[in-house]
Amino acid sequence: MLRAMPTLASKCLSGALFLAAGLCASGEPVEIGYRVVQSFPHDRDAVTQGLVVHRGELFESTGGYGTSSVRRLDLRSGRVLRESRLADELFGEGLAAVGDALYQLTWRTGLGLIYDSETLAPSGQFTYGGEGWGLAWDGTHFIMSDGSAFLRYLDRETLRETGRVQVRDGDQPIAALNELEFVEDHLFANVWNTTRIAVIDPDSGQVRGWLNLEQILPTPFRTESVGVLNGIAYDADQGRLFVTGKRWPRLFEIELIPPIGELAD
Ligand SMILES: [Ca+2]
Repeated sequence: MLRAMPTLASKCLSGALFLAAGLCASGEPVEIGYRVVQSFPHDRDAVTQGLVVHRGELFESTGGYGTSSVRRLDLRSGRVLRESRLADELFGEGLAAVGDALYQLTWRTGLGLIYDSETLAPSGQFTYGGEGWGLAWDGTHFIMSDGSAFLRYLDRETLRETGRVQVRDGDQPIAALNELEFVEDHLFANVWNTTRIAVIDPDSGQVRGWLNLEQILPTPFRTESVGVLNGIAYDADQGRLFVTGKRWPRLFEIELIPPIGELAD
């Protein structure tokens, strides 16, 4: 069978010819390629900390003291359609959506904020220990990152921690996990201050693949004000994956090569 890129299965198979079968079982990650499907405008002032698609609409959490917000965006124009701003002492972080609500972490205040997803009016709060970085919803639990190599699972109703898993590439823990997104049974995690996204088996914490977006932002857009990659959103209904970064002037829809479904082979 011809493929553009090796799948996990085929790479394991070829590796097994030379190496102990244990390497295969430990899940050597594959390099995942991509192509840009479309490029959209993105607010150059938005310090992106979280990105999520909910009911076909794009939402963003922005950070910074005095500049933090949760906002609904028009994908085509990048325009902010509705916004709720945080108090000056709160630094917005990861964002996830479930039902009629958006859930937003803050960085060092241990405070989670809940909003009505339609009006963006605050509707509740929750607390957690340590720092808040990324947040995603896997269909059953929230998954939270805190800057370490651990992912925390949070109960939907109580927002209490129900378990945690350490993310590893082979035996190596992968720290500084930041923005998260759940994509077709895999958890995507942007490693802070890098151009890489780890594609993780959320049950074992094992990295199954790496996606490197170092080249995605065209050179003319790489000005001094542009920050690091830090936004991942998946539109499960339409199978569309979006990425952007802090103060990036563009937001990209990308297609993975091979498709993410083949990683599960
Ligand atoms: Ca996300």
